Amino acid sequence: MPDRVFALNGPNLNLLGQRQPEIYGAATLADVERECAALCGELGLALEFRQSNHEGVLVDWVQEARGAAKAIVINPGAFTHTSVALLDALNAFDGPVIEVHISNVHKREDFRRHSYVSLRADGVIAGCGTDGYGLALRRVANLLARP
Ligand code: DHK
Repeated sequence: MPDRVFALNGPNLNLLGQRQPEIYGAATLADVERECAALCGELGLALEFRQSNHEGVLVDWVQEARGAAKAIVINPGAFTHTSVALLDALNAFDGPVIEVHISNVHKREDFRRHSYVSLRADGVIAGCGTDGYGLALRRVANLLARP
């Protein structure tokens, strides 16, 4: 049985490819999911890829991952900078957590430089565009192979 990884996406990421392409690029979230699924096939991982605009739904999915996934890759969108609830949920998850930001949040507004999720994340990838998801999955595969 391949190890299952949850890839969770927060608010407005459903608009990827349409929203501020100069910052977030031209790929759609469906494109990202397709690339992640292909990579997971190569890495021997089973992918569960989801997006929600709602904080509580993301919290529910992180809780669901406790019994259903070995690792979490998460782009929490704007909840990165605001959500203690998401941090608390991630703190109740035992496996590797990799935080992804498509843009370089350190090159933007000051409020984007603080992340609640980073207090839990084992790794953070920012500013690598949508390639960041693949980098995160490769890191997860390495961590699961040799913790
Ligand atoms: C995505 C968002 O929607 C923003 O709210 C974050 C992140 C950055 C990203 O770069 O993927 O600040």
